[in-house]
Amino acid sequence: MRPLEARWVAISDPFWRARQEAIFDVGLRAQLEQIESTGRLENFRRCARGESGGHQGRYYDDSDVYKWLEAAAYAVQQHPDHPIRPCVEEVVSIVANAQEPSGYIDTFFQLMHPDKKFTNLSALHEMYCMGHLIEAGVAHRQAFGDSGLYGVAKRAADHIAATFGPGKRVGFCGHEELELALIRLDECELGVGARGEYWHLAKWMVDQRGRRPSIFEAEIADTEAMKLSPWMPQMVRNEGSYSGEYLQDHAPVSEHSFVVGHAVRSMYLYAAASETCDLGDPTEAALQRVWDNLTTQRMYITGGIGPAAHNEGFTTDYDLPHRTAYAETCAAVGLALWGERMGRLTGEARYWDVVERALYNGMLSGVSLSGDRYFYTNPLESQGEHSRTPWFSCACCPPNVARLIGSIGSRIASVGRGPEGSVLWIHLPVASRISTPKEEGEARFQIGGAYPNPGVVTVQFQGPTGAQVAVALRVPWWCESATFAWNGERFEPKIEQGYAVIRREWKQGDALSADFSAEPRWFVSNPKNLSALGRACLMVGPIVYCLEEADLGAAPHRFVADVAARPQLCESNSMGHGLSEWWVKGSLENLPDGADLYAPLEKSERAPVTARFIPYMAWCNRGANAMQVWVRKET
Ligand code: FUB
Ligand code: ZN
Repeated sequence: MRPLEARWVAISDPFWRARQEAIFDVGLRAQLEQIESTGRLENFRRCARGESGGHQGRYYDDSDVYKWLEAAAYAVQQHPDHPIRPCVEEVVSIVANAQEPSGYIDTFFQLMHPDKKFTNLSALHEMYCMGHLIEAGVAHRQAFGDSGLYGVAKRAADHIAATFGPGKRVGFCGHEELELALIRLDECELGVGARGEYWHLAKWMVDQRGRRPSIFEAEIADTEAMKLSPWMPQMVRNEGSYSGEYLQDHAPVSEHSFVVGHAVRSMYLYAAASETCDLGDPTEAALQRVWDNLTTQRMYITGGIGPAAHNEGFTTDYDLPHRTAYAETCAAVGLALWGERMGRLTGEARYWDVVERALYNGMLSGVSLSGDRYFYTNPLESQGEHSRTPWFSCACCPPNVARLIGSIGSRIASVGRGPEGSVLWIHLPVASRISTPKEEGEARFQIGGAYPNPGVVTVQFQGPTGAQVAVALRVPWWCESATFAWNGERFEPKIEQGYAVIRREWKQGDALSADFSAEPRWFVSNPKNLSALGRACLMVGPIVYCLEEADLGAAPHRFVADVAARPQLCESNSMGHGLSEWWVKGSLENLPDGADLYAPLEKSERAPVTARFIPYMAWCNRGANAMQVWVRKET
């Protein structure tokens, strides 16, 4: 099973089109201004001029330029005349001119420490940055032929491959990413599933991690190496001795059972491991264990992950505080990246349920509806202390959401061959026109409907008549009574691994339709999740809802929901986000004005109120204000 690349997909769904337009037409330009004004491009220019010293920003800031280039590639691919195109060409040439003849490129080391390259792999992100360069290079080549960036990317990859690997130096990056990039480069060079030199290097890097002696343990004992990252030793130690959990170096991946350490790092590692293991091998079993631990004990209902700020990552089971949730935007991106790969590895639809949760909630909450204001952390509750900003000093999230939203089309479907021929798996039936590549019969389909709003989804065949391709449509977890029709006639498809499968020879106009209706539903949490005790969260389909002060006119903490009353659909959508909004009955709790901090129960008052609930992803688009995902409920 391989992704149907975004170039085979034309999205018509107004929800995702609006998200993409906000990024392509507003976000990319705003990000580029930040990238320029913060000195990120100047770092490259200085390298090109052969200067030394004067690096501006953080040591991994090059990666933001590369992620921006990747996102911009998707914009130009979908809109060849997009006004961002000349900027893309200029940034590519700025980057290309900075590369050393060896292929090495990292402006921090080139300017500040040219004699210390690859001496501090645990902290200093050289391979992480070059990984993002490689991903950008591949996106450019896939999106619009080439832009010169692919050559830069390949030279960087070759430099790394000449330095590290079996029989060479044992080394890999403290922040995973390069592994994913190498796999992508391999696919671009040889085709999916070919398993060439870059794929083998990625696998080796995944498999070497966690072995003893640890390369990182040796590094943190080296005082010279640690001069550039004095904070790293304490991150990787536990009670004084080396643990390596922060950067997933505590054990080989095949022995992992719990998700630990830095959330983004771990997601990128497991995403790469899902592409370098085979079904049934010990690494795959480990990935299943870790996935279960993550999704049943350590994931917010929004698909946000990594509750803690101190390690930007994981703590213990059921530790899911709402107001202080770290839940970095990039971590939700990472979860989507891992989930889609688990889905393709196993063929099971349930992974896409999580991908969908992360995409529509924890990832999208990270960007404003306008496309140019961002959240780094994604709390599930606020008393008004959180607000979106145009940029961050550590700005990993804005260009990361941009590249994910830009390439959302590649998550709609996968293609491949099953035992009975070609299969088109539709994971996210977002309204779009899709065609399968030549090897898969060049079949064209139109997906219709308003997914993920509950309702009817249609998959209509648009030729060429006679195409023999099985369509496997994911049945989402939130629809408990899906019904199906074939050319208007009700039928019962076979359900295989969570997909409704239809195998036939298609003729023009044939249509499969699926009724994915669902009522608004209240969810409660496992009582071990203390933060959610006595509270409920409203979901409609995969969309998590919240209550904002801007709608209630009072702090949402005072609201008590009547969960026995069915929420009613709001007649209008307050912010044009394209999803439904709901009226929820409840009451507003108060103490009389001037009351003491504490008062006898009989002094409290309750007034009935009906409150508008909006999608969590759309919160804080009307300025900073209080918000709750988990509201108190009437018992
Ligand atoms: O270190 C690079 C990125 O910056 C990480 O993925 C984020 O968590 C942030 O620390
Ligand atoms: Zn981030």
